[in-house]
Amino acid sequence: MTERVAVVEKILSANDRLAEENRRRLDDGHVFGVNIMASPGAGKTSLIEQTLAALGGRWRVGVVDGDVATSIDADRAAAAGASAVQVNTGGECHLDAVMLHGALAEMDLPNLDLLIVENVGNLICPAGFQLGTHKSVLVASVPEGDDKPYKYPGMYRGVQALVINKIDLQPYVEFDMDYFRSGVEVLNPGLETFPLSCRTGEGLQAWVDWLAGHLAATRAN
Ligand SMILES: Nc1nc2c(ncn2[C@@H]2O[C@H](COP(=O)(O)OP(=O)(O)OP(=O)(O)O)[C@@H](O)[C@H]2O)c(=O)[nH]1
Ligand SMILES: [Mg+2]
Repeated sequence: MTERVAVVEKILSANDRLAEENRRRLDDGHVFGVNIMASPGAGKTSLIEQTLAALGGRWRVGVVDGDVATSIDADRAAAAGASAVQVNTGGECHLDAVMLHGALAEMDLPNLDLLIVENVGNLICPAGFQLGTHKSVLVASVPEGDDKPYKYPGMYRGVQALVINKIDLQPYVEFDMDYFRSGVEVLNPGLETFPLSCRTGEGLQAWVDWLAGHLAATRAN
């Protein structure tokens, strides 16, 4: 048991070292990096598409898409105007810093402003692996249910912003927004939260403004 713990710690510290290297590469290129995590189908790729549309070509955007097997999401990001790189995890339930390191090598970082990483759809594994991005963002969605912060606390604790997607579906599903937000507040007090709908566009602007603020600050540095 002790040996097993030692090996896991070694893997994690190797990952963290490479995450630091990824951060250095982003900083050198003045690129703001965001790691987007969520359960399968919460709307990660839809948010990337809507964000690209809302940014309207003002910023140069790269997308790294982590997928267990296909290139469907990278193709969607490319069609929406991003420079997209696909990372097939070969069955792994998360991206790690090594995988992002390989993807960054394929990207023209000095010619990007924003790097969005779409992690593998999963509410547990991705939370354990730092990638080196500046912010981690969780996309929750109304149909998943209002109990998710209580059931997946590790994910809710480790992010710097929260998108609550699919608010257009609130009239049709049981989702107690106050109960959901109380759970989030206990785990991550004051977390910046953006309720929105990728379907109707409601609430999207506040999210885009948050991103644009960080982008401008990164370029200014
Ligand atoms: N009603 C509604 N549907 C949405 C919204 N956002 C996304 N969807 C739908 O939800 C489904 C999943 O969206 P994706 O963007 O592919 O979700 P994802 O998180 O990228 O999924 P994976 O990459 O497979 O984990 C699609 O059918 C979208 O059209 C929304 O705001 N409202
Ligand atoms: Mg997706």
